[in-house]
Amino acid sequence: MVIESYKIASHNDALLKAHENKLAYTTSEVAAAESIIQKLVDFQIAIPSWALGTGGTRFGRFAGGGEPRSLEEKIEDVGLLHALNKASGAISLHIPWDIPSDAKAIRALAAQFDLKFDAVNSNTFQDQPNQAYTYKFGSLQNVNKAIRQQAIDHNIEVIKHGIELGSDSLTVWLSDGSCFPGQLNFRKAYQNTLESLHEIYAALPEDWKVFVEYKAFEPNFYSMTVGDWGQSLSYARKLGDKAYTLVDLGHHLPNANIEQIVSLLLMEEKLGGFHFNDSKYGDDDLTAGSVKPYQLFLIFNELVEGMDARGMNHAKDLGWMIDASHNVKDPLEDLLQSVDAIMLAYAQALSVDRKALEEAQDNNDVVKAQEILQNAFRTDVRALVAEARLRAGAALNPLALYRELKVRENLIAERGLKTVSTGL
Ligand code: LRH
Ligand code: MN
Repeated sequence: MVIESYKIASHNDALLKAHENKLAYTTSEVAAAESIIQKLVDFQIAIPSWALGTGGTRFGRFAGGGEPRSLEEKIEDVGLLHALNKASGAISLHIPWDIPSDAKAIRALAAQFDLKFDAVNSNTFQDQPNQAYTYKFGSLQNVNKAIRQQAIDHNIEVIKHGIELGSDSLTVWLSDGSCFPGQLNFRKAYQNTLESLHEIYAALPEDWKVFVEYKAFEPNFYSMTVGDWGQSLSYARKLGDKAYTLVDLGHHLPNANIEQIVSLLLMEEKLGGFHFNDSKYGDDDLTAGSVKPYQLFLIFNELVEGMDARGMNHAKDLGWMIDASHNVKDPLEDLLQSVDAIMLAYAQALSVDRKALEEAQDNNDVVKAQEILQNAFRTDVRALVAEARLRAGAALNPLALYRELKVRENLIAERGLKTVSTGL
């Protein structure tokens, strides 16, 4: 299904008057409104290829219908999102869930929807049908060198797919770890993992990056061999300049101060990118900003502060990706909400009066500092995000138009109710 631009134009025409009123008010409230709108237009968030179908848990999965049956249909669905918000201009593939059979054709199809390929993800947390060795006791950490080599070869294979697609980064998330005390020699597991990552690193093209994604627990429940930001930083430092850490918001222990971790990894010049989602308990992979919107704002507040301190390009210098799973929502509606929440948090962070905040901090005026931050968080910047969409040729209200056009109903009519897409 393709959304023609005239349908977006007539949707916007109906909302334009109300939008212009809100924009005029917001622009009168927010000093840097114009530069914020421009930054929002440039800001693109990659959509995970593994989150275009209905997710589930071990207790059940309730398919919603019309799910993409192939990589081609997944690219069409991301194309739909990008047509609606012009902020989802990249897709992040997971191998082998989405092996491009004909990379040239896949690349051409993506270009048709104005989509690029962001980081490619390897998968050594599941055993594939014709696999020689099992990853039951880990992959890069495994005590068995042949199993480590199998995992290394897979990652190098994934890099090859990425090169063909024009991607320039590899995300390595390892489910490796242990479930019981005594099961694992932590020192050997670390050294095996580092040695294996070095072999993968050596296969990276000159202009590529490798993101080492950490996670506190699941599927191992006693230790994870890349269990937190410190371990990921330790590997990234030892690997070299092309290695960075990746922050998945759901991969922290309860009450972790993620915005402080982000600030530190930025200062260490080892923050590579994000997997945005939200959670209340574990790695719940919920809609970004749906449970802890203030935390998402505080993370972007540290990102703007830290990136400007290093003169970084907000849109290009970090990997902005979503990693979510949809158990009860329409996957495309969920992703539209996540992109919107991320854009809002970014816009609020850009509206913070940095000079006044620094002054308050230098005067230990704790109350004033909080007032400045919360004033930004409490400022309704939705009109700025909508204006950025309007200028980019997208819909003023993507979710409303998605429903007006009965996109899900059309996809079900086209693909059927029982289709299942590869992924989580
Ligand atoms: C692990 C993770 C990782 C992906 C997977 C789909 O929890 O966040 O980024 O490989 O989800
Ligand atoms: Mn992730």
